[in-house]
Amino acid sequence: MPNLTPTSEVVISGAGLWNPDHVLTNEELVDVLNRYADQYNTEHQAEIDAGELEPVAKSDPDFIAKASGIRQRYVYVKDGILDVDRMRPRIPERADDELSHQAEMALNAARKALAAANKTGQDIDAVIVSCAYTQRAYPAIAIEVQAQLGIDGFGFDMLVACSAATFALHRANEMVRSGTARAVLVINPELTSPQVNYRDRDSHFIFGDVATAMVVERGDQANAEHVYDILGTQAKTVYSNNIRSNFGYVSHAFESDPFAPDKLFHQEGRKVFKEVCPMAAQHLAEQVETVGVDVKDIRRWWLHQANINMNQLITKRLLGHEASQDEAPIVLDQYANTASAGSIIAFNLYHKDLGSGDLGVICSFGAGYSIGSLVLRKR
Ligand code: CO8
Repeated sequence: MPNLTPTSEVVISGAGLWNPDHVLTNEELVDVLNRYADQYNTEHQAEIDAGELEPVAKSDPDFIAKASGIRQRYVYVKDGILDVDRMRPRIPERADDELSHQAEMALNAARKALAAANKTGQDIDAVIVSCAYTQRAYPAIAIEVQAQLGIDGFGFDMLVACSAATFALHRANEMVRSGTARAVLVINPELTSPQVNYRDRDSHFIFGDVATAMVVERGDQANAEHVYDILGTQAKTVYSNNIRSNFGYVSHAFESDPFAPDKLFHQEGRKVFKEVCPMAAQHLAEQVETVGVDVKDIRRWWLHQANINMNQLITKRLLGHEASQDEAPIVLDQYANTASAGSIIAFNLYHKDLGSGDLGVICSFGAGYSIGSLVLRKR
């Protein structure tokens, strides 16, 4: 393991984005949920009339587009989701000696990030796979990816829901800065669709699947075309029950149904909106000030992608006007909420046009609550 001299220059030198082939539109999701509602409500009409059961509420594509800005999402496996008798993806189980689904997603993005950084596995000392869920506890997905890429070093998985990517970039920054690694590969294989309750109109439209990756390395060894100095990082967590998933390995031991709605993603969306927006705006203003620059000096904001109205509110508070697509790009219309990958997708798609010296901020906010940010300057 390298024990290098600490460095004050740490950079992001490569980014990768991979999305599955399958598109799922709002209309498709609404159609299956509404068919399910008709079926369930007819079957349980007597109990519903007697006030013993709640009817299943129907969804509406116009509500979804207006309330969230989401128009479609990519899903790793589409088969099964639109089957009214199943309404969850039918993901084929793989044998222990096969590549796992999440490692495959991770590799698709990692290889692109390595190519962009002009690096191979031999140049990397550590792999962090960081996302909202990992498909198993051990062996770590990161170690599986490490083996596939021929990386001699170490890897580990970490979970911080929507801030998994930014918090992992913070760890990578610290590792490179302190000299424990020359370069770190940070990967976010966000396989969210198995945790979505496609029967719940409040949340059935929110998530999509994607994988993103970044290479964080010593500034003195970077030789890529687009290199960004990390000027500062900031993280904040404040406990909240408003976004939860209760599924975990202990579900096996509980008496309750391991597939009950509370075991899947659920939230108090309105409360999240109200509480997180001011927190994120304040966090960003402070973070920019900490590195000694002004909000108006930031050329681009690569923000978390949960809800278009949230991003508009946050940027309005920060900038005093509604941000343009050039200032704070929106990608959730195509990708939906991809947990921690959202801001990294925005970076992937909107960074090559920046000029030398331009400043940008990556920021995530979500479950926990958790907020994470990085201020970057293009070399
Ligand atoms: N169709 C029609 N009507 C609907 C629908 C629908 N699909 N959904 C809700 N309604 C109804 C409601 O029932 C309500 O009716 P009523 O007034 O009669 O009660 C009405 O429409 C208004 O509902 P809301 O107040 O809930 O609507 P909002 O305008 O607040 O929009 C949102 C709902 C879009 C959910 C919004 O609140 C939001 O985006 N909030 C922020 C949420 C957020 O950012 N959450 C972060 C979660 S992601 C995260 O942290 C990572 C977790 C890890 C990944 C998980 C992977 C699975």
